[in-house]
Amino acid sequence: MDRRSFNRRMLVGGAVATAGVTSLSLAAAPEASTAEGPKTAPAGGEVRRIKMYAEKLADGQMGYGLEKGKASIPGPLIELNEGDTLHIEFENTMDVDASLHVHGMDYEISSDGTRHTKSHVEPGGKRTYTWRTHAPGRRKDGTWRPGTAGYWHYHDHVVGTDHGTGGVRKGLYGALIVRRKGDLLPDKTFTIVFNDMTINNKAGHDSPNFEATVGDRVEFVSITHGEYYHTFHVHGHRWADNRTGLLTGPEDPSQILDDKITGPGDSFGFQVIAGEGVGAGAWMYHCHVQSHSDMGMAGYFLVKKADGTIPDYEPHHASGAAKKSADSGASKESKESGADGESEASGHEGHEGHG
Ligand SMILES: [Cu+2]
Repeated sequence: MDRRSFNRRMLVGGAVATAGVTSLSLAAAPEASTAEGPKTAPAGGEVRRIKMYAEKLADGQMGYGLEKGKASIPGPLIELNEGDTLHIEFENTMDVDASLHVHGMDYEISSDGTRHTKSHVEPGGKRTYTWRTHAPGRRKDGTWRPGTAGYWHYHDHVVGTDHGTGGVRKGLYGALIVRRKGDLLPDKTFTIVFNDMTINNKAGHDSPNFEATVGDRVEFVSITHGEYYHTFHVHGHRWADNRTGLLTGPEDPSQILDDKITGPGDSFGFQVIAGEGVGAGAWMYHCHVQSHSDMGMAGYFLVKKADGTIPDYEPHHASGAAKKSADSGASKESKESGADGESEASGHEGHEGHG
C-alpha cells in the first residue's frame, strides 16, 4: 500500500518536473523565493523510505547509520517537510536489543520503539518504523492543532534499561528537522548534542568544531541527553527564541538569545548568518555552566573568510600541546600558513610541543 502511494508520488513528481518547468517553478521543490533570496522548503506530502542501522562502533560506543558500516554519533540528520511520511527499515546489527524512538512525530504505538510495546528489535532483527507529519490545521471545535514542524530528535529506548539509558549514553541518538512550507533552507546544518558531560560523545577538551564561511546560512540543532542540565551558548551570534530561531518581522516579540538552558530530552534549533556583523573568527560555543565549560564542554564555530583563513585563530589552542607551541613563538608563522589545522601542524616540523 505504501509502495503504491510512493510510486504514484514519484510519477506525479516526474510529471511536474518535465511539464511545468517554468509555470510551476514557484511551487516546486527547494528554490529561491526571490532572485537572490534563500531557498525555501516546499510543501510536504511525500512518502519516503530509508534504511537505518544500529551498530557497535570500534571504540565500544554505538551509532545509527544509513548504511552498514557508516554509523556515526550523532546519527544521520533526517529532514522532512510537513505532510511527509517516512518509513524506516531499521536493522539491529548489534548483540543486544535496540530500537528507534522519536520525538514530535505522529506514529502508531507499534512504532514507539519501546520494550513494553514490543516495538524494539532483537539482535540481527529488522522492523519498519513509520513516522508521519502534518501541517497545522483547525480542529472541528475551532481550536488550532499545531503542525509537526520543529527541531526534534530520535534515540534508542531499550539498550541498558527500558529507557535506553545505555543506548543514549553510548551514542544512539540523532537530529530530526521537520520544515514548514516556506521555511528558509540553510546552507549547512550542525547537530550539537550535550550528552552527560560530552559533546556528541566526545569527551572534554576533544569537542567537535564546526566550519562555515562568512555569509553562510548556518543552522544549529541543539539536543541534550543524559543526567544534567546545560546551557547552549555561542559567541558573536544570536537567534530568536521561537520555532525557527528567525524573526517573522520587525514586530515579532520573540526574545533574542545567545544562551539557552536545555535539559535532557530537549531540542531546539536556529539559523544564523555566519559572521554577520562580526566577521570571521573562531567563535566559541560552549555550555555556560562554568564547571562544565571548564571540564571541556566547549568547541569552535569556525567562521572562515572567503579565502579560507580565520583571523587570530591558533588551531591547537584547546590542547595543552598547542598552548605550549603558542607560547614558543612558532605560532606567529602559522597564522600566515592558513586556517587548516593539518597544514599548520605539518608546516612546523621543527617546533616543540607535540608529544
Ligand atoms: Cu553543561
